[in-house]
Amino acid sequence: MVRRSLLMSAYDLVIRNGRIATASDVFSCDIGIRDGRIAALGEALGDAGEVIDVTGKWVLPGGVDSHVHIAQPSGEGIVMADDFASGTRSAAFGGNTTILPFCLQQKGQSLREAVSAYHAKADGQCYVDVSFHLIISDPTEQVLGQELPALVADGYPSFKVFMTYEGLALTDRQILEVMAVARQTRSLVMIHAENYDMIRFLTDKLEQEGNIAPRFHATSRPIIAEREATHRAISLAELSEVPLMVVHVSNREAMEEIRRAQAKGLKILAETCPQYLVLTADDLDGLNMEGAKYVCSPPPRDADSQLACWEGLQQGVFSVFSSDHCPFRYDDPQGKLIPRGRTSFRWVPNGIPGVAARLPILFSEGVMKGRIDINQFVALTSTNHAKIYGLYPRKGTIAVGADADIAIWDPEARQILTHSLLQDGADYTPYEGIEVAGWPVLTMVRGQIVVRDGQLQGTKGFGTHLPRELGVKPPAL
Ligand code: DUC
Ligand code: ZN
Ligand code: ZN
Repeated sequence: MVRRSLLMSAYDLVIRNGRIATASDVFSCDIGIRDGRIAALGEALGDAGEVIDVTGKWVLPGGVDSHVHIAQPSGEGIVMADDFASGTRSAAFGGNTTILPFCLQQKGQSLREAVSAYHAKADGQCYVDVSFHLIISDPTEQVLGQELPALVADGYPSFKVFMTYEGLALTDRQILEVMAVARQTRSLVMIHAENYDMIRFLTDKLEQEGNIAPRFHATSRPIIAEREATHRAISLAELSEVPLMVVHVSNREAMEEIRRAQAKGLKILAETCPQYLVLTADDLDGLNMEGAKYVCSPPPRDADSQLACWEGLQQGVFSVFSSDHCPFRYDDPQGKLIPRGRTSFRWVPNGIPGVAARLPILFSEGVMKGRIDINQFVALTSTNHAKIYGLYPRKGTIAVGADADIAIWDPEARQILTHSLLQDGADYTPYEGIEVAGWPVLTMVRGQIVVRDGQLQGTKGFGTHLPRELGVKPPAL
C-alpha cells in the first residue's frame, strides 16, 4: 500500500527519472500520483510519501488485455484453471492493470442472470481492474429487445458471438439480429470466425479414420474454415452497417480479408494473439497427450502465418494484441487430460493460458527485435484496447487525470518463460522455455503497487469492475 506522509506531501508517490512511452510519444519526466490518479508530469516533482527511482527503465501504461476467459463454464466435467483471484494476479505479474473477461450466457439463461453470476464470482477477488464483455449464446426476443440494450446502457457495450461450437454457434440470421441491436445501441460486436460445418465434417471424418490425437485438432480447423467465416462475418457487418471486431486472427488469408475490408472503408477491427506469433501446429504434435497443451481455436498455424500476423501488427491491420487467456490445467482429469479427450481431440478443452506471457512476448519479439517500436507496443497492448472498448482516457495512457495504472519495464532483464513466473491457476505454460528480453518489474493499479520485483504486494479485492462508455475508434479507423 502506498502511504501518504503525515506532513501532507504533494503526492502519495512520485516515479522519478522515468522514460515514458505512450502510444504516440516518448519523453522523460517524473510522475506525481495522488489519490490513485496521475496528478502531475514534470521535472523534479517535490515531496512525496514514497519515491521510486526508475532510471534506465521504461514507464508504460499498464497493459489492458481485452480478451480473457476466467471461471467460464466450459462443459461437463471441465473446470477452468483460473478464478478471478488467480487470473487477475497473473495479469498483474505480466504487467497488466485491466482485463476484460467474457461473461458467458448459457443457453436458456437470461443475460442479466449471467452478468449477476459473474459479478458474484469477481466481487472482492480481483487484484487488477476488470470489465466484462458479454457472450451471446441465446439471442431470444427478450435478450435482443430488452436485456441487451439495458446492459449496454449499464456499461457493457461489447459482446462476442460465435460462428462455431455446439451450444454457442449462432446462425447467420441470429448474428444479423445481434448486429441490429449493436447498430441501434452503438455497441461493438466481437466475432469468433470459423466455419462450423466444415469443422464438424472434418472432425467426423478424422475420427472415422482413427485420427484422434491432439494434433488432428489443427487438421480439423484449417485456414480455409477461418478465412471463409471471416469473409462472411465481414459481409454480415457490412450489410448491418456496424463495426466488427474479428478476434484471434491466426493466418494470412483471414488477415487479407480484413485488410481488404478496411481498404474499402469498412470499420472492421481485428485482433491477434501471442500463440499466432510464436507457436505452430507442430506444437500440437507432442508425445502421448502433450499436444493437448496447445489445443486452442483457431489453432496455431505455420511460419508464413506467423509472418502475416507480424505484418498485420506492423501495418495496423490489427489494432489490438490480446492473450485469449483461456486456461485449463494439463495434468488434471477436469482439464486437458479429461478421460474422454483420449478418445478424440474433439473433447480436449479448448484454450491456453497467456495473460501473463502476452506482454513479455510482444516486448521481446516485437520491440527488442525491432519489429515494432515502443509506441506501437503501447498502442497494441493498452491504448487501443482502452479506446475501442470505452475505457479511454481513464485507462490506456499516461496523462494528467488518468488512473495511475503503470507498468515499469526493465529492458535489461532476461527471463526464460516458465509456469512459476506467470502465477496463474494452470500447471503449465505453452510458452515454456521461450527466452524473453525485457520484463515488467513493477505493476501499479490506481497508484497501488500490485507486483514488485516478482513479489505480490497488492490486495485482493482492490481491483474493481469498470462500467464502460461506448467505445471510441482509434483514429486510423
Ligand atoms: N475462443 C476463444 O475466444 N477462446 C478460447 C477458445 C475459443 O474458441
Ligand atoms: Zn473465440
Ligand atoms: Zn477467447
